[in-house]
Amino acid sequence: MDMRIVLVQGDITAESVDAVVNAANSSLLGGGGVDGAIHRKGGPEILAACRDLRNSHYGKGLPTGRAVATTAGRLPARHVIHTVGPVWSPDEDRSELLASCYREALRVADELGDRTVAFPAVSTGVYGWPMEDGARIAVETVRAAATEVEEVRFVLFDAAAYAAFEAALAR
Ligand code: AR6
Repeated sequence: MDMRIVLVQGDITAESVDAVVNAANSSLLGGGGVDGAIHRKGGPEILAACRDLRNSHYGKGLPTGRAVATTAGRLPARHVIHTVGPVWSPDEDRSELLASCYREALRVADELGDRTVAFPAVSTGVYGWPMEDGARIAVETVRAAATEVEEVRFVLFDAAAYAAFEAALAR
C-alpha cells in the first residue's frame, strides 16, 4: 500500500496516532525538547517503562540510530517509539545514523502493527542538525522504507521547520 506523508505544524504530544516517535537520548531517562514534552504530558508510566528497558536490554543505553517502543502513557497514542539521533558534526558525515532512526522507528512500528506514526524532526534541536538537511534525510528515508505504515505525520514545531519539510517533500 502507498504511504501517505502528512505535514503538521504544532506539538507532537497532541497527535492522535498509533505511535509517536521521541527524539530521545541514549539514557532513555528523559531530557528537554520533544523528549521533555512527551514525558511531561505522557506521565510517569513512560519513564517507568524506559527504566525497565535500561535494566533489561539496554544497560549501556540505546545506541544512536536505534529505536525501541514503550507505552504512550496518557498520550493519545498506543506507543512511544524512542529513537536516538546523532549529534550534528561539521567534520563527520553522520547522515546514515539519522536515516537509521527513521528506518528503525518504522520497523518497530511494523512489529507492533502501528499504521500511523508521528515523527518530530529528529536531531534538529538540541543535537544541532541543520533543518534543511534533516528534513531531506527524513523525507527520503521514509519514502524509501519498506513498511506497512500507512501514514507518516511529520510534526514540526515552527514555521521554518514546516517550510523545510514542505520543500523536501516537493523534491
Ligand atoms: N513537538 C514537536 N516538535 C518539537 C517539540 C514538540 N513538543 N519540542 C521541540 N520540537 P529536540 P534532538 C522540535 O531538541 O535535536 C533532548 O534533551 C525542535 O524544535 O527535541 O534530537 C533529548 O533528551 C526540533 O526541531 O531533539 C536529547 O538529549 C526537533 O523537535 C536531545 O534533546 C528536535 O529537537 C535530542 O536532541
